[in-house]
Amino acid sequence: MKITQIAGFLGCGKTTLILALAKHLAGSGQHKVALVVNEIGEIPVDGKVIEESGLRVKDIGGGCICCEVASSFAKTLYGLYKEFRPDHVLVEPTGVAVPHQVKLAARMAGRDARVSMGPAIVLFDTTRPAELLDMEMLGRLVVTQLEDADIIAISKVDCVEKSAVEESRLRIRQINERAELLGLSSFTGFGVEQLIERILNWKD
Ligand SMILES: Nc1nc2c(ncn2[C@@H]2O[C@H](COP(=O)(O)OP(=O)(O)OP(=O)(O)O)[C@@H](O)[C@H]2O)c(=O)[nH]1
Ligand SMILES: [Mg+2]
Repeated sequence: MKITQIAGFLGCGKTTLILALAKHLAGSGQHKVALVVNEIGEIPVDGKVIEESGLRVKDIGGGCICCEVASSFAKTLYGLYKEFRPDHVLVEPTGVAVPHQVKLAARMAGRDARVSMGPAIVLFDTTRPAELLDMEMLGRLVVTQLEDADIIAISKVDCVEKSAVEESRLRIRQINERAELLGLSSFTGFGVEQLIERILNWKD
């Protein structure tokens, strides 16, 4: 069971991407896929409707899976492993979660289940780079998320000029030199297959 998180600040496109990834992975008929979403206060995806398409969906509320509810996150992962045996679990943490802490929490489930870790994919919303990086408190959180990423996807490239994507790329490179950087539009599908390929071949 490979656990891959799709992280990033509020509204950057996590849910839209996770559904696109799930559709690709499960649609091929070769992978059993479960989703874990961690929304504080609201249920973002209609679990029942999605489950009809063969996916398993778990929603964890009551706090952030990288801190307050880390142990119920681990229990949920173990529960999924026991009852559903997915090949892939795609996790959407809250927009304020810190990727390495999400990984730590996921590893707690690994003590009892056969778990491997996929990449920490962090989305960066290229429609609002200044808002994300230049504000004092918010900027620090976004920088921490980017520093923690294995792969950074510059999201929503369908609705900006190429020069804006390039500007985001330059700013991100100053924060994280190591992560793989790619452009993404979950609307047009641009970059989605590349992410699938990375998830499938990722070695922890
Ligand atoms: N243009 C464009 N808009 C997108 C894309 N992906 C998501 N959006 C829009 O961005 C908004 C937020 O998308 P979500 O997928 O809900 O983002 P999220 O990161 O899950 O949001 P939270 O869970 O609230 O943090 C929605 O209005 C989406 O329709 C994309 O590839 N292109
Ligand atoms: Mg969401």
